[in-house]
Amino acid sequence: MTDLTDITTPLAAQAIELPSWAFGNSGTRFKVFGSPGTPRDPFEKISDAAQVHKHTGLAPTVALHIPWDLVDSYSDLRKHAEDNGVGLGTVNSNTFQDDDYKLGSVTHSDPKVRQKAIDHHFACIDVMNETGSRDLKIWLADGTNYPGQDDIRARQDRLADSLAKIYERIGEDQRLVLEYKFFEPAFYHTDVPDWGTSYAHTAALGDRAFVCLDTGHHAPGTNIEFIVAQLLRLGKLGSFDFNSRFYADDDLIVGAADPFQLFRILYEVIRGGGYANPDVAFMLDQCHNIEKKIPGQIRSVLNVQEMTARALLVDTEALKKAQACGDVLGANGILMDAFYTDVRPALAEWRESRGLPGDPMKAYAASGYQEKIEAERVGGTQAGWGA
Ligand code: LRH
Ligand code: MN
Ligand code: MN
Repeated sequence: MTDLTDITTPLAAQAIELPSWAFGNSGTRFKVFGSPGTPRDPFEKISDAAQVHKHTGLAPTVALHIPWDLVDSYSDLRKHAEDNGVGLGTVNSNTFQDDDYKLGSVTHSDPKVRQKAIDHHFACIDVMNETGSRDLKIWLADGTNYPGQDDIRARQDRLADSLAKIYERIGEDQRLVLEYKFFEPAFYHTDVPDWGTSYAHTAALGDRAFVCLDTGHHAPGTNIEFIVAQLLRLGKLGSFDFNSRFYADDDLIVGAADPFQLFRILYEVIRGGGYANPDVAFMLDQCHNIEKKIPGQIRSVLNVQEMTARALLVDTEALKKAQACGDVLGANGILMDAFYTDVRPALAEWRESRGLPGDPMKAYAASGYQEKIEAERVGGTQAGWGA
């Protein structure tokens, strides 16, 4: 069995934030499939997220999305989370489901619409102040569908201006994290399409502004680990939205489509000092359309843990030597040796030694929780995108 002795300290420090929206219903633009046991409100989403942490010890916080997670009292939601053994984390804004934002939100040519979008971010900051959250994460659907539709340069100016107003409002201990995505829902141009644009805006804002890298937001074939290395060099990698994709922004289980890419990304995170570093938040951004949501999240966090263990096992001294003497195949072989190491039996044993189930998927299935929520949560409206 693989010896994990040298890597258990960093492994034990791993913390992955779960998205509240992973527990609600989602689907494609063709159909949203309802599923038994789906939470009916944000409190039930938090209860479900807590199950993931209970069985894995890996997911101590949950990110909120506003207004999907609108509640009367965020201190009640915070207390509910704490009673369930988890905390509330990043607050995500949402300016993509309101008719007023059809042609843009913080980039809109109409100052009234821009102000409405800025005010929404102010409301998110109010929520953060109640939940004790550090990060305000902004992803914008803003963009255009046709060349000439709007002035793409003026939109950058309006974006910079709106972001500055939002940034001014965040507290000394809070951060603004700007997520980029190359397309969708806009198909000609997107206002924050890539890490460079996000970097340019966050660099202009100041020290408490960072870039969020969602692994599903790049053109096929993009070398994401290079972006990770570059943002860490620049001190601007604030967080990850992990998920996996075969084609576009598929939001599938992390590591499902390309475990080797996940390994390469995690290797660069570790190499660049971004691992178990509170300044680089690990989050999942997934939607489960056809699979059960709680075990889907359990599988994702376990995949992150597994690829982290493999990346931590890279013999960095030997790798440095091979690189320094130009041993191309030797260096590649060292990296691949770590990638091909099956750490699963050793991880199961290590989990048990810490009082966690060796097989969290099995433990969850045997816990009876799924049957309980399926029986209890009949009636009412299932939460999902938009609720
Ligand atoms: C956009 C995105 C962003 C949103 C989430 C629901 O595609 O990745 O992070 O907040 O999906
Ligand atoms: Mn995302
Ligand atoms: Mn996305």
